[in-house]
Amino acid sequence: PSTIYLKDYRQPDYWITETGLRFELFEERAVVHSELQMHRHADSPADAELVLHGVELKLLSVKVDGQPWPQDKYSVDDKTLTLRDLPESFVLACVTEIEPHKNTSLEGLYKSRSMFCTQCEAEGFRKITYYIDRPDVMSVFTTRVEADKSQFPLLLSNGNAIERGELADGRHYATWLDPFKKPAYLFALVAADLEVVEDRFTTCSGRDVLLQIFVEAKDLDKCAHAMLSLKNSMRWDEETYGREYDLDIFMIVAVDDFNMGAMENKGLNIFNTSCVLAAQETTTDAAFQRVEGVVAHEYFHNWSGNRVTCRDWFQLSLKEGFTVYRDSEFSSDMNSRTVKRVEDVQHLRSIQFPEDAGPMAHPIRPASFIEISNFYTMTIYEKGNEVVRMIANLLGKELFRRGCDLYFERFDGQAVTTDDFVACMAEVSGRDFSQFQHWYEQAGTPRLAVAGQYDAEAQTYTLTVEQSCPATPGQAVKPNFHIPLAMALVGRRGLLPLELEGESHGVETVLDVTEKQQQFVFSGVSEKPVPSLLRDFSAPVNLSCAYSRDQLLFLIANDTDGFCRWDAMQQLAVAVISEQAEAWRAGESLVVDVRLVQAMRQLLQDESADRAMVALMLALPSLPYLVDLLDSPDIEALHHARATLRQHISGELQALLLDTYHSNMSDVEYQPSAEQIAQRSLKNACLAYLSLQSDFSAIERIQQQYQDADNMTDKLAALAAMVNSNSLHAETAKQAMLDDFYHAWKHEALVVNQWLQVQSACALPGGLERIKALMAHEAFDIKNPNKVRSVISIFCGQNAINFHDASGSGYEFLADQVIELNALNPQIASRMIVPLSKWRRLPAAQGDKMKLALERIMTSPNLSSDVFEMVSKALK
Ligand code: BAL
Ligand code: ZN
Repeated sequence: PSTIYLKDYRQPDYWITETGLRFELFEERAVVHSELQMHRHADSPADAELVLHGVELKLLSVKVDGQPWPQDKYSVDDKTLTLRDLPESFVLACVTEIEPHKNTSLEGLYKSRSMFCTQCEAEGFRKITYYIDRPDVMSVFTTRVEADKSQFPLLLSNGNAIERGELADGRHYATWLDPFKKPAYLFALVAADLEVVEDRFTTCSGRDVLLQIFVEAKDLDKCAHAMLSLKNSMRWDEETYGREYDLDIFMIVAVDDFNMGAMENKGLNIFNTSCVLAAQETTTDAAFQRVEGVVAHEYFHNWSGNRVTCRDWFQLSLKEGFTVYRDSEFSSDMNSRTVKRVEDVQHLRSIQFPEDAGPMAHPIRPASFIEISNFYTMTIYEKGNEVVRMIANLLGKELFRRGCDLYFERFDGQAVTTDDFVACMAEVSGRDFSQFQHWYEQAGTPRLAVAGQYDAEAQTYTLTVEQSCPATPGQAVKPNFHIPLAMALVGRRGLLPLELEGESHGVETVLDVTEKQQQFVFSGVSEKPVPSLLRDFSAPVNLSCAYSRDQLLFLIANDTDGFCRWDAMQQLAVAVISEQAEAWRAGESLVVDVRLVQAMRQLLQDESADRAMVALMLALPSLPYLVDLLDSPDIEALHHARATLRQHISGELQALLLDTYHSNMSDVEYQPSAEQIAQRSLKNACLAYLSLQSDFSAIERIQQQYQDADNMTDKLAALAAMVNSNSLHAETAKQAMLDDFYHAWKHEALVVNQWLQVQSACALPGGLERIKALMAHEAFDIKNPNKVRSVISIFCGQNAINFHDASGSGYEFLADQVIELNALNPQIASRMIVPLSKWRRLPAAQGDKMKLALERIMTSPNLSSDVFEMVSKALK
């Protein structure tokens, strides 16, 4: 496989202005007729060859302007069709044949159960027909789909339906025209037998839009939340960004087999069922919120992605980072802003930071790649979101909106770059973004080391800030970043006034950290404060400040910034777990620092606190997070320390946990509202702690909740508590509950996935045997990405104590799965390699075995470019 470089970008020699497609769909094959209106680029030479992409296609015919193109004027290999001696403008007509039912990669046109569907981003369209499959080639698509009418009553594609009719042999057709030009990656087609839920939306200019969600008949009652989320998103984008929907119809189709969460195809979004279906009985609160977020994300792409798209795939974060920013702001407006922020940071720190510190580290605008599918990463999406967030905060609401307006207006209908986006922001604000641009070019999580010094006599407080960034592949030394550091000084009676160089800054300010080392001297500081740093997580950096534990306690109790309070609790917990782990390694027993328990006690007693925040702050950092955070981690010691600490908290706070558990029970009708979600999350956090007690009443409480629950959040919390219980009383009850759950829900794939996940994550001994048993269960199917994620990815990514078993059996297991999946679905196989790629950070006893597993993958036959790139980078 070869490497592609951003620096080599040049425009194509030919453009496609109109794309006409006709699909003849049959049980075991599809015949695709394409008619492409093409013309040569004005700057290209007359003898420029036309190179079209095409993979796994059987070429049946090729014509230019209606005439068969002579065989000596074209050639075909396994990736391209090349034509020579072409006129300046012409119509190219190709007929190709494909086998969707054999397509297990789930890229291009494939079958999910009985339906035909597509996934074209990033480079799936080339598995459908020969095309210039790159995002800067934009064209108007007309698509005719033909299939058996009784099997496939529903025939969909992008845009508006312009014609339908009957054909011989019980077949029928529908023709769709999408008037907005688009790249091939936004193409979609569905042929299926599905039911529909409909609604309507009137846009801000008074246009009427038909909204349709297509699902299996049994899922018709699970669409209301997605529909409401869609309408809320449409309204929000009008109000917040002035962006109106542009077609007469907006369709969502739910499919079971899907590599991603969802796809923003113009007018025809295709969704993983897990990101669209939601009902009280089957769906957890977290999944309800995910549905809301993903529906919004895909909808927002209509402007940030579709109307204005990417020039090339190096610019992926242009649409993804920006759209994640848009959806996270939407979710913050719909729910609790602080909770959303903490959840996003938690996610970023536990997955993106390790990615940015590992062998796959890349800037949000990478300079090269082998396989673009490997770059749909947390870095592109979530760090990209953080970078847009920093820009938005630097500009402030009004200027950022003006920058966005300019961007959408100037580039509507074009394929552009992240530079274009930033240039709009610079233009409206007059700010210089040249240093800020390093965020786009440089990988790695910057570090900020902050120290504070109070001078009581001079009444000054001096903050010394030093930035650095660890080396990442290909980037040993990096110029300084521009890091916005939001801060305040917390005093005994609240935030202190900030005065910097004679200028008042209110009680909160943002320091522009641009140098290697900077000092900020605040004057008129009447008492020794505790600094509140990186408020609301103002930049995606690792900040260190040598807080004493008492200072952390002070921040937990007194800081006005929700993120900083949560973060102080995290830091305190990490410190306590680390020292407990050290003691355990040394064979000593160490009394648990009472301050941590005291902080939790105060939280539980604080009636004014946001319950969701209390739940988040009660949760100790996860084992995978700790493993990624610490150098050469002793996983067993950390696991033991964390588990013992949880047990200790459970014992010390038992009465209060029980009170809180009972006072957060509710018999009001279920709603996935922020308030109710907060209440359930606190109740279930208490249940999890209480379940660590080994008395019989703890088991009874779990069983009671399981029986009484009228929603999946509470039911699953009870199931998880039971599965994770190591009480003797739980032994028979555990299997009974698992069996009961499975039998109640075995016809609901998404619920069964949750049943699989709970068992795959269980940290009790014997994890791998349980995983193998689950994979032999009728509920498992290695061809379905949701099942693979629910079992294999959860086990290898989240069940650290079992995955890292000293025998190395977890690593061997993962290598076997990657090798098997490489042949079936390279995108999914490639993503699963991440846990093994961390081998250098672990003690040699484990790291060496992980490396051996990677080497075995590397020497296995027929490696896809996806897996090859990941493994070769991991081994480098
Ligand atoms: N564009 C791929 C799916 C998504 O990010 O929406
Ligand atoms: Zn997206």
